[in-house]
Amino acid sequence: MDIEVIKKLKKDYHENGYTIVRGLVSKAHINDAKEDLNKEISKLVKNKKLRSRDINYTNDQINSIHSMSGWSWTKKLQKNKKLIKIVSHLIKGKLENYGAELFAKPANVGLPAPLHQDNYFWCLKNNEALTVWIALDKANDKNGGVFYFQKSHKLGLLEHVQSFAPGTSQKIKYPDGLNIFKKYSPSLNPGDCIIHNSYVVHGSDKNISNSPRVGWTLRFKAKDNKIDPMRKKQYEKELVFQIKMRKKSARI
Ligand SMILES: O=C(O)CCC(=O)C(=O)O
Repeated sequence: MDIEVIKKLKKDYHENGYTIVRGLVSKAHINDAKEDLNKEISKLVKNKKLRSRDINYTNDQINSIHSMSGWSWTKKLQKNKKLIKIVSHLIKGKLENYGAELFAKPANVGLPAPLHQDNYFWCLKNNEALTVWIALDKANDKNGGVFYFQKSHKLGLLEHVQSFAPGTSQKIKYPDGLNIFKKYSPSLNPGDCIIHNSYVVHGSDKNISNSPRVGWTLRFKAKDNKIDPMRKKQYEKELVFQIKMRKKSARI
């Protein structure tokens, strides 16, 4: 990949908190991955490989899966030379894989993701961490595409409160303050990706359209960027509480 292209991606990423890579994965590979994804999901669900915190449903359809590291396509993409080259220009230090997720957001019923910063969930000590959000379908503001508050990563880590929203259990405490930032919702074709910084504020709306909006994410961090044990403890406590409440309300 041309160094001038990488420089432009890096500039966007540091200026705005995200950058867009068009055609990271070819259409043919996206089609193969989607076919294989259905088999992978059936396997995960049938073999009861997922804990309740790792899978969320909406109207009996899968809305998100938070444990996709074992999927063969995740492993393949984690070794993709083009992606590794880009990511290693965005993160300082040695790279480390930090998991993979699926945001399936089915047509008509896909759930919103409340405003958040990824690092609030990850509890990492600094900002040398990012998400690669790959579109498996077209994604835009009509079908609940992800939107960003441009440059909001410069604020550092913001206060969050429990969201009680399956899949993204925390949300920004004071969202009104974000109005000073430009809100941007990229339009993506299958195979395009957004690489976003772990401090940039983002979210997505409900999918009220007739088109599904499947997004697959790979996460990377700097190897020496470690988890803050105190923040992790508090985060886990609140997550466990929310899951307990969810189970309780499902029984009522
Ligand atoms: O796909 C979505 O709707 C939310 C994704 C998200 O919040 C993330 O990748 O961090």
